[in-house]
Amino acid sequence: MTRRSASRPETGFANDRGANILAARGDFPVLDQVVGGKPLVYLDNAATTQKPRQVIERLCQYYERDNANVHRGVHELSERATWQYEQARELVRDFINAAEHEEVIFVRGTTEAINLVAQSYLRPRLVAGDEILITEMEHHSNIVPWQLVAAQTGAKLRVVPITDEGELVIDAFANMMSERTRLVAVSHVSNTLGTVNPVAEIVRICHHYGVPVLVDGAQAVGHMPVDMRAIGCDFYAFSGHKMYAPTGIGVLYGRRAILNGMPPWQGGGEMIRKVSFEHTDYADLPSRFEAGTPDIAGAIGLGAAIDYINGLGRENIAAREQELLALATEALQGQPGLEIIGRAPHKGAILSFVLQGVHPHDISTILDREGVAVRAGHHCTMPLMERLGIPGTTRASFAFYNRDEDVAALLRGLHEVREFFK
Ligand code: 7TS
Repeated sequence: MTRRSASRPETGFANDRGANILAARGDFPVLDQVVGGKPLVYLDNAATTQKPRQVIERLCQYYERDNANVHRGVHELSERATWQYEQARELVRDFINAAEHEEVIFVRGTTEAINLVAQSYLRPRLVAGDEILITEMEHHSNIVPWQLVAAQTGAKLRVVPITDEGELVIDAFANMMSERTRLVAVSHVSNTLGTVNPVAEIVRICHHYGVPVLVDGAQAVGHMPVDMRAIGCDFYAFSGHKMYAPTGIGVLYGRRAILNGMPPWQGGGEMIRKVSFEHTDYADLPSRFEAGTPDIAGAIGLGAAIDYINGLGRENIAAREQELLALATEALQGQPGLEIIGRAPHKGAILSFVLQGVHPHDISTILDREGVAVRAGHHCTMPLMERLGIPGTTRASFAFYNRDEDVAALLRGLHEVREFFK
């Protein structure tokens, strides 16, 4: 592996910006540190990515020069804050190729976006016996909000199965559709298996039956080109913190015609046109769904992260992450007693595995002593663990800034695990 990293030419990149990818690691100050006496090897990017200096500096700049509330004051600082906040919305619109900037609603993250759709879009439309279709590989954030709304209305959840390799059974979307199906919710990329789902195809099938689709894009947006108009979904949810932006900011994309027909989710300032004690007229999109002071700095930070990603090129980021995934998969496949969980042909750079006779938590604890940060457990996909018949996995998840040496460090760590349990 050392030989490979020393001699590896920068092949596989879509254009010459690709060469910048390897140097871009230097943009992430947090990566350059020693933990417990070992250099940090950060392989927990599916939980949250690190933030480049460009994003951190943008946040500082905003707070040091421009901080004010948005859409309220007529003073200079408020105008600057409002302009930057709305500029960030436009950056998101362009980044996901949404048709209109009003289709981009700033929320706290994926979880809040899905809850918003469950309560504002779906709840008024559900009656007892209606059905919501999800899949076996969903994160709790794409299960529990639907269970809540089902409990409130008497609707039922139905669950599309996966194969043992960790792929969705695509035929099931058509086969499990009924005249009672009111919404399909599916992840773009599984946070546990890494599987990239054919969401455009799924949307086509569901729309054929007239059923709207929400895509949970938490693990996709920072890692591959994502195009609302190509996917054709009705809702798309994602979190800034998984794409090099701050925590506390995320996006609900919704098709304008659908959002327009939805009642507000939360009431408060910003989301109204006129209020009296008897009656309130609500504001237009997107303000109607952004009650109260939003995470202004977060949105601006998300804009900075998008600028940063665009600078590197999403296709280059994807190419480098695929390279890391291939390297790590090849290395782990040869390990005795190790089984990779999630073997779909098309995967994001997420590598879950189990090691015979060793609990995932013990693996992650020993890896931590070696400076290697991974996640262990059910990864907020307990029903998936049950389907697979395992208590949990150890998960290494990569970002473009990981080095080939990080894979080597993971392997060394696993060697230590084996020595410990010999
Ligand atoms: N959906 C998926 C597919 C996710 O991976 C996550 C977070 C969420 C939704 C929720 O996102 P949030 O930003 O609202 O919390 N996944 C993980 C993970 O895999 N490890 O930590 C968080």
